[in-house]
Amino acid sequence: MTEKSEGFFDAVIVGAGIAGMYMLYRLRELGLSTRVIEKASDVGGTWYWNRYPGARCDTDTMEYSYSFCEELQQEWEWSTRYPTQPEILHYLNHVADRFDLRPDILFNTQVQSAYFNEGTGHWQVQTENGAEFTAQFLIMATGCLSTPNTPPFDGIDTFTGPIYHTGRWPHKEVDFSGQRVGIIGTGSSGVQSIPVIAQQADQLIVFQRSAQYSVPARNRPVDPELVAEIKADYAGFRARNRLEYAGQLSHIPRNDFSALSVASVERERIYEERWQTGGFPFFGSFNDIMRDQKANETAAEFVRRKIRAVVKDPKVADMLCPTHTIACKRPVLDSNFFETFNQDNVLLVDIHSVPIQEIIPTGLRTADTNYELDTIIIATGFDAMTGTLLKIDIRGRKGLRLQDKWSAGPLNYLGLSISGFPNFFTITGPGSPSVLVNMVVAIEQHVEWVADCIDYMRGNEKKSIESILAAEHEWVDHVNNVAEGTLSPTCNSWYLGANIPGKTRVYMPLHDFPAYVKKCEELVANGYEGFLFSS
Ligand code: N01
Repeated sequence: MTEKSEGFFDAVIVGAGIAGMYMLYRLRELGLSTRVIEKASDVGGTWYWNRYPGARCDTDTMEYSYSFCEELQQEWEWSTRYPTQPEILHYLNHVADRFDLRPDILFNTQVQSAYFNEGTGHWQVQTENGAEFTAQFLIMATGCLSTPNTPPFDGIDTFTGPIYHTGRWPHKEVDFSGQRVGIIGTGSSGVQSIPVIAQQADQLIVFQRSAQYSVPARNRPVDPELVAEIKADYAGFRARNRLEYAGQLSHIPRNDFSALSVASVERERIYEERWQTGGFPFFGSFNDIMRDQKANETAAEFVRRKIRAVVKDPKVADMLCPTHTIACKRPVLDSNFFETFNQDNVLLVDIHSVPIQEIIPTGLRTADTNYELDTIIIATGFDAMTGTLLKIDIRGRKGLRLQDKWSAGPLNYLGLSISGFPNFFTITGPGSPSVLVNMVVAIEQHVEWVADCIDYMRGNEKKSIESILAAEHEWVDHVNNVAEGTLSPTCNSWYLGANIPGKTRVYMPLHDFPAYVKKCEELVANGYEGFLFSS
């Protein structure tokens, strides 16, 4: 296809989710001509695509929002502790309207390739419909969990009913009344959707490969007193959260002592108190849950006891009790997940012991049973952190392909910059705290860092910036050493790329948000240590 030139922009941003929208806002403030290219028909990113029943955020509502505009955070009213997907999307639409972002966003357009032209020092960005954009800066705001993973089940194309992936849910409402529904996967998406679908479907069959620890979300209407208290000093609340390990929950901080330092009765009391609070504070019951296997086991066993207390059939309860390290996979919050398995119309199938063999026209077949189904739901997650970047044919200096550069894992600096790829930034890229942090907090920090960097370059007549290769090797080692100091790498999580067959096993997100922020600030103060500029 011949390319139609869309002209030159100071910056092209790929993606109009939370990151792309804020990046656009910041670059406009700096006076840069900017074009955002977005595959979807509107803003929202994750919250545009993940419309499955029960989809909601699991970060407290007063924290899962932009902090950059005091009026915005004062005027917006959330309804519940954990907002639903429609409510978050409504909020993001409000932001797009309020700051008039849409005129600079090109929707329904997928970026196919981008290459750095060494002659001009510009990026050439091509879209699937044959348009070409030229830009000084190329900023990937493509999200950490945006490329759905659909395992290549044999026979998947033969199924005669609908198949839905939770990460690509249709925009129209899906009615499961009177249906036999099968769902594969019990991560956050499965755990959120199963109780809701089970209310509607005639029969729901849950195909579980790994049992899942889950903590009750205890979602409820927002507490007006707490909202008023936070809004009286929203900036202070945000600042305190940014000092937390995961950039959130400063009002319920982690207890700074070991699970093994207290008597078992006291330990139980603390777990129970946080279990009743609901949500992520449970994992802050003690300071060594993620550092000491014995401490971890006390939390794991507490949750297993809770599962056994809820699930009436002991055999089903056993199947639902995980044995791996708790929280080495991304923790999950639920509303009535385990309770759902007491319903007569819900069946749990263990596909770890008896794997799925194929999908057949009328359902799904394991080694010992044919399951007749009207609809199949795939809740098998994403090719996380690198999937979307590597789907685009990105070439830096001397035609170096990002796919080749990252063949042994995502080698970069700070999750922000890649040597050989000048003026190319990744927002919450692999190697940054990203998914281990409240995503909005991580995004804002990266967007502000990139905007400040571009501002610095313009003020100091620098044409390009890229990281130094040696700094990248050190950085990736650092990210993995930090992870090795925790229990995080001890199971097959998407943090490690272990959910995608053949993907290089490297721990991708970085623990400890405040330490990371400090590092980002220090290296700037030291004249952008680890980076190379050209003038
Ligand atoms: O995906 P997952 P997700 N055959 O990868 C199973 C965020 N999120 O979409 O554990 C059979 O967590 C897999 O089994 P196993 C959040 O960060 C946030 O649920 O690999 N089964 C697992 O059970 C989350 O972590 C919210 O053995 C297969 C499931 O599918 C991330 O998105 C809500 C399989 C995948 O779980 C991803 O969550 C939703 C196969 N071949 C999502 N391959 C919020 O609340 C995989 N599985 C903010």
